[in-house]
Formats: sequence, C-alpha cells, structure tokens
Amino acid sequence: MHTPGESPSVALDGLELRVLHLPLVSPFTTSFGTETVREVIVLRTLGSGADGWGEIVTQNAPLYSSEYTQGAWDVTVRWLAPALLAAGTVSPPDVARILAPFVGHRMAKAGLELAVLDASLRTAGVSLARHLGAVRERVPSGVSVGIQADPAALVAAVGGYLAQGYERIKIKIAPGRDVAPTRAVREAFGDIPLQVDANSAYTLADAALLAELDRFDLLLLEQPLAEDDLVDHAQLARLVRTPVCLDESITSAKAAADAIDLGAAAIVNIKAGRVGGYLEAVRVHDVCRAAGVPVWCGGMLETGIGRAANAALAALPGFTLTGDVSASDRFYHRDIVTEPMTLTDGHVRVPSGPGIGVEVDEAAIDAVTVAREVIRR
Ligand code: OSB
Ligand code: MG
Repeated sequence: MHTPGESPSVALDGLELRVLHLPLVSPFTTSFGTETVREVIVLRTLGSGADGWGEIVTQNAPLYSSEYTQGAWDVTVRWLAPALLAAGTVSPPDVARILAPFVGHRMAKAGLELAVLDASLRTAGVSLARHLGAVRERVPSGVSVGIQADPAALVAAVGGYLAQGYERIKIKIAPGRDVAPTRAVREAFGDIPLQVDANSAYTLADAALLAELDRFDLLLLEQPLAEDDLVDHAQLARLVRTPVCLDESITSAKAAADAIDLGAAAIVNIKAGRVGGYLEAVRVHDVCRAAGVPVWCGGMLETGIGRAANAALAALPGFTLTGDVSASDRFYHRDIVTEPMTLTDGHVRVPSGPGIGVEVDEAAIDAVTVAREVIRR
C-alpha cells in the first residue's frame, strides 16, 4: 500500500484567510436546509517558497457538521494559525501533529493542511495526486442532486445531469421525501446507478420505511441515522438489504475501523474536511481497503481548489465507487481557478501539475471575497 512519503517543509511567514460568497447555479436543498450562496474559507500560505492554497469546507450554519464558517474562521485566527506560525517551518504531516491538542475543528485543520501540502508539493514539483498514491488519470463523476419541489422536478433535474453524462446519481432524501421521489427516478430512467443520502434525518424507528427503499436496487443508503449512532446503524444494516454507507459518522481512520468492526458501514464516503485532512483521508482509504470496504469521494460544494484535491484523492485504488466529484459548473457560474473542472465522457481529469495542479484566478477570487485577513508570525 502506498504511504505518502516525504515532501519539503514550508517556511511559513504568514497565512491569508478569505471568506468567499459564491452564488450557486441553483439552490441546493438537503434534509437540513437550503443553500443559495456557498460561503467558504480559502487560505493561502505566505512565505519564501510557492504560495499554497487550501479550502475550509464548512457551511454557513452548523447543520451538516458542528463546524460552521464563522466558527472555523474564529478558531483558525485565534488558535490554529498562531500555533502553525509559531512552529515556523512545517512539513505537511507536522500540521496535524501541531494542531492535535485542539479538539475537533477537523475542517479547519484540513484546510490548513491542504495549503501546506500545496505549498510543499509545488516547491517539490510533485502533484498531490502522485503524492497521495493516485493510480488513475481521470475519475468517473457522479452528481449529488438536492431535494426538489416534487418528484416531477426531481426527474427533470436528474434527466439534465444524465444528459450531461454523469455516471451516477445521488438524490437527497428526508422523511416524506423518500420513497416517492426515489421511485419516480427509478421509473423514469430504469437501471441507472442510483443512491440516496439522508444526512441523518431518520432514527432506528424508521427501519421499516427505509426497508421500502430496498425494492429500488440502490447502490447504497448514505448516513440514514445520527452522526453518533454507530450501534443503531449496525442494527439498521441488519434490517435493510441496501448497503449502509456512512458519511457524517466517519471522522477519522479509527472511526472507520470501528464502524466496519461493528457492521455499521458496508461502504464509506471519504471527505478530507470531515476527517481532518487529505493525509488522514488516505488512512481512512487504507483501513477500508484492507477490510474490503469500498469507498468513494464525497463533496462539500468545493471551489476549484478543493475540487482539484478531491479528484486527486478519488484516483486512489480503493475508490471503486463513483464519487461526488462533479464538474465546477454543477455548482458555479464562475469558479475561482483559471481552468475549472469539466466533465468529459462522464469523467473529470485528475490534475497532474505540481501541488493541487490548478491556478487561482486572482480577479475571480477578489470578486467573491467578502472578508480578508492576513496573520503574520
Ligand atoms: O452529505 O454529502 C453530503 C454537501 C454539503 C454537505 C453534505 C453533503 C453535501 C453533498 C454535496 O452531497 C456533494 C458535492 O459537493 O457535490
Ligand atoms: Mg452525505
């Protein structure tokens, strides 16, 4: 199994943080709410070597995760950035070690680690994909479709994505918006690769209802129960035929190992932000691969920065299921990188240039920046 090796240390003189507001192409609705503008933090390392870019994938409100953008900004400015800057020179694995004393805040830590990884790998002239152990030059692309007004609107939305070539459809479900929309998509499009994501909207008392989804031959049922309900997920997995996949519950490689041991996860969604960074994400991948548990790359409506890094991660050998790494235009009219990710023949390209392999478009990022702060050592 590939383990990311050495990459040069980065001399950190400062960190630039920005809050961006990116208007979404269409509203994105989940069981926990509707987003029309993506609020996200982008970071840049400042120092003698190449600039490194990272993204903190929190949302505006703490509804998917306990983390949220203003909280991530505060913990980064007040605690995480000063600790990193005090260290002065850091290698990518140093970031998680230095930040380990601060409990939680994994998305904030992941964004900082990505910026240091990018700076380090740009200096070394090595792509993030190669560094993490990618074995593919392109990855199949799936799309996560939000809850729509009614089944007809959902069928129209899914039809549009299928026409573009997306290889797998995920639909968001919630109580009262589950069996009928899923049936409508299955009946409209036949045998397409289809899965559903509940974002913790159910309890074990809903097991019989969730078992009604079995008849639709779904690839998986994602995170039906609460983040901390591993035992209930294991119980539910015995009551439904659809494979149970965990997202919110998998906060580390240890959590993945525990979930697999308990029988709570037949499949794992890996998001670097949720597990504290791309290096931990590789360890989650390794744990799952050793256990024969398929993984796929989740998404957090990333800008071109995080989207490039996600494509690199999704190119690792254990990512045998199609992930939520869509083209940039699934979410954004104007991305903040010079070459936004596109869909070709149902796939996205894994960037091969140094670091994350994409360049930030300074005019585009300036146009959507609503707050900016530079922290110096
Ligand atoms: O549960 O996978 C999720 C977006 C925000 C928060 C949680 C989730 C999602 C998605 C979006 O499903 C996937 C994407 O970025 O394409
Ligand atoms: Mg999910």
